[in-house]
Order: sequence, then structure tokens, then C-alpha cells
Amino acid sequence: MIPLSTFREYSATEMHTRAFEFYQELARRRTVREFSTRPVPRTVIENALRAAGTAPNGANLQPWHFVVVGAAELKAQIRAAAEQEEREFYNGRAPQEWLDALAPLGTDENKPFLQDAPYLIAVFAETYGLLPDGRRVKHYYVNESVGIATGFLIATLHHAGLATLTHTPSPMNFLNQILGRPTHERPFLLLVVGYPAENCHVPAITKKAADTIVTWME
Ligand code: IYR
Repeated sequence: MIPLSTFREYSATEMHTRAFEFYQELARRRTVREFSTRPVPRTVIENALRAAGTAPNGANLQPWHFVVVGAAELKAQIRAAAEQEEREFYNGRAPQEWLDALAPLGTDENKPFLQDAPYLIAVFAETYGLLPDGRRVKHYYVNESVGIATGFLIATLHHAGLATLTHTPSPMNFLNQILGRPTHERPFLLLVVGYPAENCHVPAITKKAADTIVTWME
């Protein structure tokens, strides 16, 4: 054990301001589906991934792996594979109730953003760890851990001034094949990263009010 040296205590006023400003910063994030082809600085992605790697996680086994895809040929392959799955999803596989829920978002099987955006970050969940001698290490709370890390990643990219889209083609095992990842790494989601396209539009949707998502029992 070592002394906790990084914690910072703020005055009540400062805490209030910090929480409110951080909330406002996060609240202006929008998921976008129209991306510019403009390149983005690689260092921003690097630091956002560092932030993701600081996430709290099960037994500190850090059960995640991130593949940053900038190569045009790989993005084209991913787009083709994702669109094939999505075509089946939108034309039969998805129950009507699911399609109805998606209607306000205006999504369909066409995923040009998978080629337009400068980077795709494929997030993989390591179902177990592998030691150099091939022995398996059990991982704990894998979904929770990778979900929190992905939240940190999205928040950092947003804070840095980039837009993201959390994309989950289903199934997405094609990511293992295209990106050459081992089978014990389960594709968790595909994060599309870049600048919004000029004249980008987003759905007119809102978040639930705080008093409807929270129950206080003081
Ligand atoms: N994966 C499909 C469908 C989809 C599902 C949900 I839940 C969304 O929030 C958005 C889309 C697609 O990407 O179109």
C-alpha cells in the first residue's frame, strides 16, 4: 500500500461549480452519424485511450483491448461486413418493436461513416487473460469494466473536441477476423471518431429529467 497522493479536496462552492460545469460539458455531447473525412490528431486518440485505461475495473485485471483503425482498406472491409449484418437486421431480423424504437434516430443499414471517419476504435472485452505460458487468468466484471472504460474514452474524446458514434453492428465477430484478434477477445463495440460533417444534423431527442431517473432516500 502507498499513501493516496492524488486526491484533491475542493471547497463546497468549488465542488458545486465543478460538478455543474462538468455536467454541462457532458450534456452538450451528441452522438453523430455524419462524419467529415478531415484527419484528426493521433495524439488526441492516444490520450483518450490512456484515459480509458484508467477506468476502475474488476480486480484491476483491465480486461480490455482497443484497436485503432485508420487504414482505409480496413475501414472499407469493416463497413462492408457491418452493412451486410445491418441489412439483415433492418430487413427481417429486428422485431418491429425494436425498429419502432430506432425510428426517431433515423438509422438504416447504410454506414458510410465507417469509411468517412478518420478513426474507428474497436473495443474488445477480454473474456479471460492469457499468461505468456498459455495459462488462463479469470477476469471479473468484464462488461462493467469495459463499459466504464468506454465511457471514459467517449467523455475524453468529446472533451477534446471530437465527435463519436457508439456503433454496435450485431453480431460483430467479423471484427475479430478483419482485425486479427484472438477469439477470447469479444468485440464490445465500435467507436467511430472524427469531426462532424459540415451541416451535420442530429435527431431532435432529449434526455430524461433528473427527477425521473433518480430516487433519493434521505
Ligand atoms: N446496430 C443497428 C441498430 C441500432 C440499434 C440500436 I439499440 C441503436 O441505438 C442504434 C442502431 C445500427 O447500427 O443501425
